[in-house]
Amino acid sequence: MNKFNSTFYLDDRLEQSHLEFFKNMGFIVFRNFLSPQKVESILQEVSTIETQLLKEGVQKINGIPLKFGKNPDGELSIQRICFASLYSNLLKDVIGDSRLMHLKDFLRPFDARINENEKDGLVINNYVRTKGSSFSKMGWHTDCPRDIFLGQRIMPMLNIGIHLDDCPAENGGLRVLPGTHKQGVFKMLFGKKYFIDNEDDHREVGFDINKGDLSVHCGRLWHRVKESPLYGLESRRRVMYIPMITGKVSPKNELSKTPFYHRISSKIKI
Ligand SMILES: O=C(O)CCC(=O)C(=O)O
Ligand SMILES: [Fe+2]
Repeated sequence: MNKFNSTFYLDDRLEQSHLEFFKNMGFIVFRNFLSPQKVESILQEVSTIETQLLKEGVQKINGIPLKFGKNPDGELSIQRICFASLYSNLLKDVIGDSRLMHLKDFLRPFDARINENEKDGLVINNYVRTKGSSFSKMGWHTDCPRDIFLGQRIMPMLNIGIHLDDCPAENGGLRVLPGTHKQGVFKMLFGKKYFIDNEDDHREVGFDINKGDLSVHCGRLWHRVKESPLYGLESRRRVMYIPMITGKVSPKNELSKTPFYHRISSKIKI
């Protein structure tokens, strides 16, 4: 595994160096996007939302299933919450941060937006490696074929990650294959076995993530989440994702159907 070492900061605009790096590599990490205190308040908020959803017995939000598992204490927890900002003004403010609007420049000339009601909204992933966990890793994939499953054209998009735990590259976490966002559709569809392949790749790049860092990757970039070699709380990795999208606006609501890939993913346990 190669490590990504450059240090970028997201302030009041994107620098030329950010644009160039992203164009070549298909990803970028901005350090210290949020303070540790802010991350702490987000984690508190997520915990409140989780308790509320569990209490109300919510299984799906806008047609997207929540992913349940056990935390290291053996208690029921939610390992993937979608549309989280619909439950929280604090989270709405986080995704409404004006600095995120500068990321639109990565998608120019397309007109891009962040919409808490489209795709899976604001997603909160809670990976942990423990006996009752159902989510400790995610196999190689790009974020685009979901559009194909949904019967839509592949439109340019970014996935914006806000990291809520420290995760040195040795502990697993996000891995990307730099430059693969420039490959054609065939490689995008058949480059690896979607979600099933979670093998190391000599081209992959890992990150020493600190809580509060922001990662951005192109929807066409191959990436995965490598499982932590640790167990229990030490293996825990929480990260929020919100997509920045282009093309037709298609908001979801409580009547939205469950997409095909979510129906099969629960069966094959990916
Ligand atoms: O958890 C991560 O860092 C990546 C998640 C991801 O790739 C996805 O949800 O599509
Ligand atoms: Fe992804």
